[in-house]
Amino acid sequence: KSWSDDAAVNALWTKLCANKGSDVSTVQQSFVQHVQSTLARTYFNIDNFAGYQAAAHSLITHWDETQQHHTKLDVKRVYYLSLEFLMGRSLGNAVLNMGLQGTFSEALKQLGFSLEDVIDEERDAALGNGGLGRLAACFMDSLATLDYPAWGYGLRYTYGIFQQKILNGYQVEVPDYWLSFGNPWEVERLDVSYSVRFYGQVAKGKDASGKSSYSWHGGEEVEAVAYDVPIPGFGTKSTINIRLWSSKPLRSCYFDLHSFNEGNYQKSVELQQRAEQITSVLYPNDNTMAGKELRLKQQYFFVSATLQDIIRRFKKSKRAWSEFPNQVAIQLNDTHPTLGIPELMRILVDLEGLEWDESWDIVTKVYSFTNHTVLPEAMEKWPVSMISNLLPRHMQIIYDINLFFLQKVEALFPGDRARLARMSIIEESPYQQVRMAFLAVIGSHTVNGVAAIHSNLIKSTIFSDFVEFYGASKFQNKTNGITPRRWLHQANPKLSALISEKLGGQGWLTQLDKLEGLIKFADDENFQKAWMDVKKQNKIRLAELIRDTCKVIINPEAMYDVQVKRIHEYKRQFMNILSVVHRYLDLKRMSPAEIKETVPRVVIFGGKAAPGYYIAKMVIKLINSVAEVVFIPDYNISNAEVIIPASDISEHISTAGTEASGTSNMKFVLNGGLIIGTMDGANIEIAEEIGQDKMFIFGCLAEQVDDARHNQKYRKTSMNPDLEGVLDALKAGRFGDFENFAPLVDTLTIGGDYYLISHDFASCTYAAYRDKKQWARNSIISAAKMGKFSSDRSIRELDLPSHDPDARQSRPAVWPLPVD
Ligand code: KOT
Repeated sequence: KSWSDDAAVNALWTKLCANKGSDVSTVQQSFVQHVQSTLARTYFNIDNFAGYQAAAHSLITHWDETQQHHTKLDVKRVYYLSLEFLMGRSLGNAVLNMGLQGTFSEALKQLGFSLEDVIDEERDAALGNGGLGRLAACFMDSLATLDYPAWGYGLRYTYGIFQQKILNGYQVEVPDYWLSFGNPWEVERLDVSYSVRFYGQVAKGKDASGKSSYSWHGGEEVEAVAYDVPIPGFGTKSTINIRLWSSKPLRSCYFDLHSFNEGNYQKSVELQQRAEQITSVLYPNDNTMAGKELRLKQQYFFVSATLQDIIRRFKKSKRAWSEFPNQVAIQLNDTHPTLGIPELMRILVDLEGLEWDESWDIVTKVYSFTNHTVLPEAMEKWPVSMISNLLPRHMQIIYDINLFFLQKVEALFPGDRARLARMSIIEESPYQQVRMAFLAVIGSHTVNGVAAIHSNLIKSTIFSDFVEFYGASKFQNKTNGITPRRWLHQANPKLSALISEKLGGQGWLTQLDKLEGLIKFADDENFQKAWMDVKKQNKIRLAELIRDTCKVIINPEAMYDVQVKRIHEYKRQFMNILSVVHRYLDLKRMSPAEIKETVPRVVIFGGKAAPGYYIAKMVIKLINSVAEVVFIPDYNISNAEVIIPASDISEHISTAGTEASGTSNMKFVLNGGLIIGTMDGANIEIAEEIGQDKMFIFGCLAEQVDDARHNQKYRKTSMNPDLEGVLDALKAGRFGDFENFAPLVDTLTIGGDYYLISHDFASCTYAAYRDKKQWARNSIISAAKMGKFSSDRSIRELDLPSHDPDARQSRPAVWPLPVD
């Protein structure tokens, strides 16, 4: 029954819904009720994990009302489509965003729990690889906080990014069965499900008017079931959703009757199991393409279910199709959801009977595309043969999109055949492949890069022909950002409290530019002391984590030098560890008096290598063989929240032109760490904001890379002598059997040193750390000037459908308020 139909029913609902205050005793009542009815436990057998579950369930009530509100307002919605969401834990974040920290701490304390211990019971939701997936998570926090009528769409992988163990110095991957103890943050929507087809045939026919029509049939069908995850904004009653799809066997044919009748029960079950396989595992590749058919299936499964859902919502308003772009904006997080372009064409042309041109006009008004990388190995290309087999109608549509596009190119540049070959969606050699990035550019109204240098690079390299064709304004820059709610307020509560005290409130959490108010205290000795004292406490917290996980004791008085990120040749962890060895060899040569003058330094690494990335795994082994450093296993969101606030200095040292943006660089500086970096990605804009003098910048510039590579490859430059010394030590077996690392060292010599390690090999000593006052000052001023790097700014720049100003009230006593 619709809630507004009957006044008495409506009144009763309103009364019952209103009974959800957030004072201590109401929270306790809800908590106890969940212990008893949701968890079926009693006071006598409840542990911290049950405490976590009950706390989560108490928070999650009534979160659907923002959607009803948006429906009533009839607003245009923005859909963020991403194959990855790297969320980490939710409880601590939800409590802070909802302003319920004090209430929950007190409520739980009185019931015999500590909020921190309960928070610690949660497992990370790790449905992403690294920067791209974490960006999606930060964006969701900003979209909710800024009251956008937004939805995130993704896949509910049964296994997230693998857990990393280190055995004998080598990475070992362990499956991340994160749902094994349930997930209180998701609501299964058995009422929201769609069927998705694969394989089959295309039949050509004629419609009533004699026009050709196409229908795709046969093959196999699976069901997509929705799971919704609430994202509460900070200081607002808005709560938005991420809708994650899980694959299930089709409800209408639970098993293959034919095989069953033949007595092959096993086979009929296998068919059903194949359906569940689709969303079973996140591909663990960051910045490389996994060319497996199952990955293509994931991508289509994702966009098919998502578009069916978006269109169902649109159709409720009974508008004409021409209104679709006024109601719907879709942002593609890299090329992974690009099949959404031909899929929307198929729906409009084949199912809804619209003309091709009208459909194309709608499609290109709806989509926009974010590119995150220029690395050739990450560019998605799918064999034409694979798409033709899995999605035969989509392949025809892609050919048609390409034909009409190339006709326009030909009209603008008559006779330029080389250009047509370069710009074609289909790559011809060595075999036919679909270039997904070109399809995404052609099907979108805007394309953006993720930092200034990267946005310029894509215009001058991979998309240069498209800039000439469309004009430059289609290609924009939206520099990445991070949410200060998680990456400062939650991860570094002591620094957050100090900042709020100094600035007289928490306004900076939603207007990060306000941090500039700290600059006037940068020379205040008391403030410097308080600032560095927080850093010290965070270093002790990290030392405890390292003691517990690595059984290594580190000295919090030493400088902490951190490099945590995915292991990749372009990120040059190899160069970092080689420079550690160099400094170690130096120390060995020094006199005791000289050694006394050096700054003690703890070098900390963390990061996962893709399971099939042989050289990256060898880098991990090398790091673990240099015993003077710490390798923290299983780098993830939760340990990042401990590591980042504790760093004095962090390393962002990619070969110039390879790291599109980087986002951890922003997190470190916001937490008062200084950075050593190359002029790459967002490092450049960080330097612009905080001043080059507050960063340790070195290395080749992007525009010098081509020449440097050429010289390196043809041995026109000799190897850096310090580096030579380090390699000699490795060859002499000073860090274990050289055979363990020989192919890695070969990348520098016979491999031509593509990432310019020899060229950039820098041995810096950070004497500045000795001058504690100067260090504190630089740290304060740097953090104070990080306002630009809030993901709120990125979201505002993305020009998404307007936000809802009515929701912008401080969150009232209930979360969120029922919509009246
Ligand atoms: C590419 C293919 C598969 C999985 C991930 C990628 C990927 C990740 N491409 N770019 N990224 C990173 O995205 C971050 C967010 O924009 C950037 O900060 C980072 O520089 C990219 O490497």
